[in-house]
Amino acid sequence: MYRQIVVLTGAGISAESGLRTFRDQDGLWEEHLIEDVATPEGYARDPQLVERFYNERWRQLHNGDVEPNLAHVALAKLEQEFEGELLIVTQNIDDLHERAGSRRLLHMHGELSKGRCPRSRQTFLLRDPLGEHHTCTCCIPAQRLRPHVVWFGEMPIGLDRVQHALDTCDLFIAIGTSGSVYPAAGFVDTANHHGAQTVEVNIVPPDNDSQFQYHLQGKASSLVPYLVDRILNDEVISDQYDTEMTA
Ligand code: BV8
Repeated sequence: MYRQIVVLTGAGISAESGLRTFRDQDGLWEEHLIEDVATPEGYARDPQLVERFYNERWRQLHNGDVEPNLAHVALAKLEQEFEGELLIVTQNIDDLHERAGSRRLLHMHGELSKGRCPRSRQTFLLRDPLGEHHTCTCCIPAQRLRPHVVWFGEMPIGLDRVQHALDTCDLFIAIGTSGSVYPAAGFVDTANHHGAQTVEVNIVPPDNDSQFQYHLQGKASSLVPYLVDRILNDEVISDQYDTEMTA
C-alpha cells in the first residue's frame, strides 16, 4: 500500500528505555538552562559544564542498563520487511535505533557517541566520555573535540536528504516528539503539502498536533509495533483505526 515512509523520532521513543526526555517531568531541561548546555554560546562560556551535561548522558547510555525497547525493535522490523523505501530521521543522539538493527537512519541533531573537530567538522568515535585528552588528528595544532551535537542556532544534519524524502513520501509518522523544535517540528507540514498521510504517536498531544491526520495516544512501545504490523499487512491507517486504537 505505502511506497515510501518517513519516520521522525524524538526523546519519547527512548523514554521507556530509561533515557530522560527534555520536556517531560524531571526532563533534562529541568536541571539546565537550554542556553547554558545546548547553544554554541553556552559551550564557549563554559565548555566543562556542557561536557559534563553530555558525558552524564554518554555514561548512562554505556552503563549496560539501557536497551532498545519494542518501539525501536518494531522500526527495525519495518526496515527489514517493508518493500518500499523507509527513512528514520531521529532527533535523538542515543544509538538505540542502531542497536535495535535500524540502518537507514539519520541523526539530524548529532550523536552522543561522537566528538567533532571544531575546525574541520570531522567526527571521531568516543570510546570514553569527552575530555581534554580528546583532540582531533586532522589539524596542527590538534583541536579539542566538541560534542558532535547540533545546538540551537546550528544547522541540523542531512536536511537535504530529509527534504527529498518528505517531498516524495506517502506516509509520515512522528513518534515521541513534542513538536516544539524546528525545523523537525515542521516536517509534518511538508509531508501534508505533498499529500502524504501523517500520523503522530505520543502519550499526550504534541505542540504541532493539529497538523497530523491521525493521532495514536499511548506509549510508543505498544503503539509502534501495532502500527508497523498494520503497515506490513497492507492495512491503511484510518479513523476507524484511530478510534479502535484509542478506544
Ligand atoms: C536551526 C541537541 C537554522 C542534542 C537539540 C522561533 C520560532 C521557531 C523556531 C525558532 C525560533 N527561534 C529559534 C528557532 C530555531 C530553533 C528552535 O526551534 N527553537 C525552539 C525552542 C523554538 N531551532 C534551531 O535552532 C535548530 N537549528 O533552526 O538552524 C536553520 C534551520 C533550517 C534551515 C536553515 C537554517 C537546531 C535545533 C536543535 C537543537 N538541539 N538537541 C541533544 O542535546 O540531545 S533539541 C532537542 O529538543 C531534541 O534534539 C529535539 O529536537 C528537541 C525536542 O525534543 P523531543 O525529542 O521532542 O523531546 P521532548 O522532551 O521535547 O518531548 C518528548 C515527547 O515524548 C513528549 O511529547 C512526550 O509526551 C513524549 N513521550 C514521552 N514518553 C513517551 C512519549 N511518547 C510516546 N511514548 C512514550 N513512552
